Amino acid sequence: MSQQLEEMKNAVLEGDEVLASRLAHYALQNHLDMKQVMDEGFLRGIQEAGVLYEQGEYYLPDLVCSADAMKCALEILDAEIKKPTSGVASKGKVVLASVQGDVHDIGKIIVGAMLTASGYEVTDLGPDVPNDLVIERAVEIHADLIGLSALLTTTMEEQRNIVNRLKEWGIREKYKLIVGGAPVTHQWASGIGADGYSDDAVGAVALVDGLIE
Ligand code: B1M
Repeated sequence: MSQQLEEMKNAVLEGDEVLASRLAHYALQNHLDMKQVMDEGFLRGIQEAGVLYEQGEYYLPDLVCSADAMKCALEILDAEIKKPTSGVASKGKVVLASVQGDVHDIGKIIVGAMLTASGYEVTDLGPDVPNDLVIERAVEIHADLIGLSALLTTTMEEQRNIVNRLKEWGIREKYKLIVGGAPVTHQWASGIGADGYSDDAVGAVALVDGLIE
């Protein structure tokens, strides 16, 4: 198993979409542990690509290739990650988005998959979603909770703008709102008036469980 995990990491690191897809299928066919496949395999690849980018060894096109390979694997594993742990009815409706100006969506996709697996109805609006569209969709589907992901220090500000926009529209209290993404902290979350923050997908599920009775 450790050899396959290493290959998964390398497939993403090298931006090899064909190999990443093949290994994702292999994981499904052989009923490999999904948490291990993600945490010790594919995710390590995108994390190491990030480190190489920071060190100036990878350029943006390299990062794009790694991200594309990661997304290929995620698409194949999606149904398995989303498999509900129990047959319970919907625990609530969640609208997820990567904020306006932010194309990073790998972390958000994982958070969405984990929430779906835990029994929530998740509407994932994708990356780079205009602020008002997030709110309009939450209103439309009668969401219980809005989840906002931001990976850039510059786009974090949109999380605050959405909280303020909800207040302007007089509907802030209708929705629980959580924020996440690598630069986001507890301090930031409470400072902008969010209801919570999590630094990973498992924590996000626990957080949402706590907020939605
Ligand atoms: Co970009 N990027 N990127 N990037 N990228 C970062 C974020 C960066 C830290 C890299 C670096 O310089 N070291 C840096 C940001 C610096 C900063 O703002 N301080 C950066 C930059 C600068 C940029 C560009 C500006 C580069 C450029 O154009 N010159 C550009 C921005 C474009 C834009 O958004 N407008 C850019 C572009 C890209 C790619 C397109 C190439 C690609 C994204 C592809 C995609 O997502 N579809 C990409 C990638 C892959 C990264 C890194 C390497 C990896 C991000 C990732 O997917 N991590 C990243 C470096 C890094 O983070 N170390 C980097 C894996 C993922 C599972 O983790 O997203 O953190 P993460 O999600 C976690 C938690 O944060 C949490 O749970 C998830 C699962 O555990 N979480 C939540 C996330 N959302 C949550 C929401 C919640 C709760 C928890 O509730 C709602």
